[in-house]
Amino acid sequence: MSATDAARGLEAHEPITDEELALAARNHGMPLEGMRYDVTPTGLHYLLIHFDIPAADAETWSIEIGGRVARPLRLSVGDLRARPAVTMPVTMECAGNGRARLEPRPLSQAWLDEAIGTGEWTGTSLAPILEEAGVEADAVEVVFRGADHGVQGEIEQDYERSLSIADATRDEVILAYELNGHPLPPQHGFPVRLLVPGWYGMTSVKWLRSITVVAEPFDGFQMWAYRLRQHEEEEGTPVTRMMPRALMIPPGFPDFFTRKRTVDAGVITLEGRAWSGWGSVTRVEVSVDGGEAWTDAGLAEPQGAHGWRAWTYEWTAEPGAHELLVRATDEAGNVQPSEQPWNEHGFSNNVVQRVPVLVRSSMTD
Ligand SMILES: Nc1nc2c(c(=O)[nH]1)N[C@H]1C(S)=C(S)[C@@H](COP(=O)(O)O)O[C@H]1N2
Ligand SMILES: [Mo]
Repeated sequence: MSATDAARGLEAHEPITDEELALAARNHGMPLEGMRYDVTPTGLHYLLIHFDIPAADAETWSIEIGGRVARPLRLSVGDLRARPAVTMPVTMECAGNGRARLEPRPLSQAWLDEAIGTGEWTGTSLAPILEEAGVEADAVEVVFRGADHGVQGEIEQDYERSLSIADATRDEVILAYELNGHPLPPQHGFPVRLLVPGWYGMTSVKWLRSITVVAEPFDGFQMWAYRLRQHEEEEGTPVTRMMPRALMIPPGFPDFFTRKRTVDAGVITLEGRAWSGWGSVTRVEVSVDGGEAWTDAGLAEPQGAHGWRAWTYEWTAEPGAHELLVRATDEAGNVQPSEQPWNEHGFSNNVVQRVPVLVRSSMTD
């Protein structure tokens, strides 16, 4: 998603480029049937890595905490594990999820709907660590640097993102060293990553090497890149928390190549998950007629404060072609749009999912 790439938007129907294919083959989404599980099994969780997975040895790894602090610290993985631990399900989504459906299509990782997952993450709270280090009075932000290195937007860089002091010291922000009860796998940030529940994934810096408190807002490439704008030259607004989204497990069975779905007529239970970074999902609605009529789905209890919420809907499927849609509303009143406003890098898209299905007469009819 370099500056030059972004200028080369493609129409949605134009074939995928070699560069998009290379990214799609490295990084993968969660097959939507993975929403069956409360916690996404490791390996099904989506993956996004800008550069290469860096080499890492947990024995010698350390995180340097410095900058505008009274007492700089160096913490090993053992030091982190010796601190109070917290385990919580956290739903994470890539800010570019849904990008592939925009027209023109921003050239980058060409996600459809699958850049999601819910991990059970274990780690230790960041706020007490910053408190021990003693954040100076003039501090405004905290910069998190990963060990991975590459070039993006023609700028050579380590992957780095910042948060305001207020956001970095929220209770739920942790330094995570386990996923689903095991040490982090290499691709998810082994041995330690930042985890910022509620925010799009780019904030949760993997392979965390340093935490630097700064007195000026950080303007690294990844801060500049993750902004909503219509043109390269615009300042734009920062991408932060996840907008609400509901997705359904596509019902019936797929055609291998076209992914078109067939369902047997009769009563079937549609099901899926919904989440938002702006508070709980309060409503999920389903349309079985292409978006004309909407009916409320049933909601399970939310999975903790930062995990997704299961929904179900009983559908009496009549023979013929149908289009199924689902949309979520959150506590803050955000509702998923039916048409997606476009932005340069294709971030924060949460247009409603559409699942075309062909219902065939049941064999027993
Ligand atoms: N160091 C580092 N951290 C990173 C990234 C990266 O490329 N390097 N990618 C970010 C992006 S854009 C996303 S969406 C999430 C993906 O996390 P996951 O691969 O564990 O699902 O990690 C974020 N953290
Ligand atoms: Mo991402």
